[in-house]
Amino acid sequence: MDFIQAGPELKNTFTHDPYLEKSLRRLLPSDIFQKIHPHLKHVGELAVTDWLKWSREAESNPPTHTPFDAWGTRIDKIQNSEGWKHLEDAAATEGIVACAYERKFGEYSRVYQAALLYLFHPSSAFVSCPLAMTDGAARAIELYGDDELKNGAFKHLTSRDPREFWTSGQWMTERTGGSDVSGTSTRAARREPSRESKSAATPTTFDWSLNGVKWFTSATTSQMAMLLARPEGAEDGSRGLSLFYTELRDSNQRLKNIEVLRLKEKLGTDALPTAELRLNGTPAKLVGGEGGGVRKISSLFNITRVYNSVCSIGHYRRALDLAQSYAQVRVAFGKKLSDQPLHRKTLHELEEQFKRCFDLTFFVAHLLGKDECETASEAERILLRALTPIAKLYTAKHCVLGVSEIVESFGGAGYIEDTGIPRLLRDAQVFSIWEGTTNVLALDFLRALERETPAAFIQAIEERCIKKDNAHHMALWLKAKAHIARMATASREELEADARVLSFLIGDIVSFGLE
Ligand code: MFK
Repeated sequence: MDFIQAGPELKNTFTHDPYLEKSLRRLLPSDIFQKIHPHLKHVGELAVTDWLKWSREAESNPPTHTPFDAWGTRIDKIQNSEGWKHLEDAAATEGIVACAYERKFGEYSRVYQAALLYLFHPSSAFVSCPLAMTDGAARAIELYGDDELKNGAFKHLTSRDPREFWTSGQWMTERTGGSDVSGTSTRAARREPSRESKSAATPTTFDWSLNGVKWFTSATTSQMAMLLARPEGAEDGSRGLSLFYTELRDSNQRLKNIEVLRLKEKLGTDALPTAELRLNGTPAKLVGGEGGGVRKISSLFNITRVYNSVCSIGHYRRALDLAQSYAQVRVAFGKKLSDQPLHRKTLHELEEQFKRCFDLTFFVAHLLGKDECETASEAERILLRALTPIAKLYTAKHCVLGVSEIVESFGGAGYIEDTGIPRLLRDAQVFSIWEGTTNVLALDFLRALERETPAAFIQAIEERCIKKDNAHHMALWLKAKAHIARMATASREELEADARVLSFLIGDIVSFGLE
């Protein structure tokens, strides 16, 4: 008989996770843990049954774009797979966005959500991406929206009913850049107000019209989007930008003055429809008054950055689960891989790095929940602002590095498409690019540090994240403090050039301190 190698197997990703339940028991009051336990177990089962099946279906049937009908009428139809639609419905039913706004568990609601998303993401074919923007849009409306948006769009974004649930896009990136939005050339002009909306509950007043091209839009099948545009007469640069709301389709599902230029061909995230769009007088509504667009949309992208961290660790976990399962069935040199000291050590080191990413992410999720429920202390507010970019850059980079190592742990099989392993690496690469690259986030951390003041940040870290009885940890912290102290005399050039080193050092220190 020819030898046939058994492949890796996945089991309920909640009950078989080596770290999630233990961590939640530590992070949550026990009554909250008991209440959410059955739901997480249910979701962990879905992640290896229905969701896994649908995500594979979605990945095998990428979205298509049909620009014209047979007679030449522009229709710009984007067709998602059935699997994708089932996954969007499932996200609504399980309340992945809703639970953060119901706030049933007060400041712990974001921790509960992080656990759900962590289980959902690896079997979601990146439906997690529109969910991130949906959640961010809900937060921006909560903070800056008027009654129309709060009674209309917000209720759809936070609905548990798949028939009512909306997802949102976030359109910032133009041809001039995704990191630097100051060159945004989309123009906003006032127009005759019209009250129209896909929302049956509340018609929305659209009294602006938008013209321009958006270069990366990752939720082109969403019902709405939040975007940056420059009102007529506003100054150049990012200060002249405002935040707008638009609904993509009319009640007949036709795009409202929006042309889909093309779907992007990407390295990964194949199931996710990412498009270039032209706005041709698209009706829009100003959010939170004119100006301050970047500050307002930061409430949205700070949420998507937390999602990015959660999805990075979920992705990392999935890759580790597969590698550990494979190590139990693959034999070489007379022993299972799991019994080979060097292979075991390699996987162990990845597991330890994963845990640091996990702890940092859940710490930030808890801080976010505290901030939203107004129970955060001043030190916690400072930590949330400074550690959101740190968690994003740290988890994304370690996810790519870890998954690359895991692909290698499969040997040649890791390089073969139909094992599903190469996809893990291609998909992982997006985490360190979208929602701000590693360098952009390191500079964001630097700005947060300067704005909140280095002294306040040092005090906040010492209050919450330093193990004073651990010599290794103290040595790292002294190194970071020396780095921060040099900021007082360093040139701008030196500060920026060192921002990445400092960011990863802070990521190491905080995650180590939380263990
Ligand atoms: C789907 C498949 C995709 C395929 C691959 C992916 C391709 C990539 C797709 C994308 O392009 S995703 C979009 C990625 N882009 C970003 O996430 C934006 C990255 N850039 C930044 O984060 C820049 O730092 C930023 C645009 C914010 C810089 O803009 P500015 O105007 O130079 O910022 P500035 O002057 O520092 O801040 C303006 C205001 O916003 C300030 O408030 P005030 O007006 O009150 O002074 C800041 O405090 C505030 N602000 C900025 N960042 C903030 C923030 N507030 C809170 N948190 C933050 N992070």
